[in-house]
Amino acid sequence: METPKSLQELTKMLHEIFKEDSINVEEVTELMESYKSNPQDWKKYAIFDKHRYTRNLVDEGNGKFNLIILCWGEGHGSSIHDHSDSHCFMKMLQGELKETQYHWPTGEGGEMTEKSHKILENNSVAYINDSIGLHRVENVSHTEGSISLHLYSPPFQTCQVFDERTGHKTVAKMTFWSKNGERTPFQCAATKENN
Ligand code: 2CO
Ligand code: FE2
Repeated sequence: METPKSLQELTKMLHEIFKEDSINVEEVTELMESYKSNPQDWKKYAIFDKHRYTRNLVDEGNGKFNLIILCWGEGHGSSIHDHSDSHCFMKMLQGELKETQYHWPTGEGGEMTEKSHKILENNSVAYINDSIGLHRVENVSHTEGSISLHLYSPPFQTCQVFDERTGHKTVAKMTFWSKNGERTPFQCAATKENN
């Protein structure tokens, strides 16, 4: 397969791959890995917030997938969450992130158990789905923001978030900070951004 020379080329190639009904996780991983991050391609989507990580929609993948750029300020992190039965590919565009995977809670309450953790370095791609487990993603740097490109297939709008101490789960609605480089209009305070 050819090497995508820009994010725009990568997006085009992903459209081709996702025309098929079944997807090959390795193929998508390798394709996303082969794109070497160039800030010129994605800077218009990289909109940070002071308080929490932002989700910025890049492409709706013909309804087959969502391509989203996440901007993680220093110390920002997600809660522990699932991926609503979708594939989740996560490629680093700038800086590093820590991914901690957890087992699903047993239902007996009590502390959730860690399965593994790793540091995702620039340009690398991580993959998770609900059969692998749950995860928390964090920018542990005190000096540098991190930017990652996420592909979710099929797209989803809610996920479950988990309390690390008890395993108790709640549903979180996921929203976009921007779409196509444009800040999404203000939403009512009741909606919870991110998870
Ligand atoms: N799944 C989280 C989100 O889309 C980010 S963690 O990496 O999958 O907000
Ligand atoms: Fe996630």
